[in-house]
Amino acid sequence: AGRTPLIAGNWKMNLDHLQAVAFVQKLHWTLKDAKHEDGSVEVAVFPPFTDLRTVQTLLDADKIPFALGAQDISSHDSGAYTGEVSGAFLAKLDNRYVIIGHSERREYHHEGDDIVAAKVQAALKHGLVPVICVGETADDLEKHGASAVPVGQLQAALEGVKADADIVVAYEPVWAIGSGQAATPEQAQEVCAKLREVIAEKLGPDAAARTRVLYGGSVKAANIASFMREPDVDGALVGGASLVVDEFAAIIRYQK
Ligand code: G2H
Repeated sequence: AGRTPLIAGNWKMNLDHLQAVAFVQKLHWTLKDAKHEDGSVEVAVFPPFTDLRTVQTLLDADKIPFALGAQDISSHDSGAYTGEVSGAFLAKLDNRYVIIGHSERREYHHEGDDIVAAKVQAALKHGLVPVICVGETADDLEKHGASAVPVGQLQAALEGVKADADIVVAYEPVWAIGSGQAATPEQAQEVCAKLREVIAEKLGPDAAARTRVLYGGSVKAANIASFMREPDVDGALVGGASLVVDEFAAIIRYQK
């Protein structure tokens, strides 16, 4: 549908800044002839905060065409918020993206829909593209079906967002994260299509046609192509498999 696929590697709390240099260089080398070089697939990496400056310098110096993203953002601009990182700082490090509302933050840091919505506003204010994560737990799935919870989470996250905002949405069923048990392509398509309807309701049809909706949860080289065949899946947010150079490279090369 004219949307450039996005393959995003969420490193979570893995790879220190020295390991990050070796990893990014090796990935770039492995991908020398891959699609991302001609812009038909966008690749983004999301290292820990302490790696961002180092990775930014490396991408710039070696002309490596990966976009950079952070894994979280403060809802505040600056001030007495010990331990927080402002979107202004992230923007200065050439971060293009920031993950917001990942289920691990919702669960371990008690981030609810209000905090997620405030962080989305902070990202947009500083020119960052929020990668808004939504998804149901196994319990939600049993009680409400697959789409009710992610639809509600996305409606809340898009409150006050303007029609021309540049956003990415990631559908990550919590039961599929790090479990090795991915959703089926049909399940992913069904929910991603519903999320696109939410974008249409909230931001209008142009935004719905333009915005990339990713699937995340145990994506690997062996299943990426099956997800990418679905019309409303525009890429993947990859965790564990994004930490293995050959595996992540194979995911990026899914078309070949
Ligand atoms: C979901 C995903 C990346 P994994 O958290 O955001 O992780 O691919 O390891 O399931």
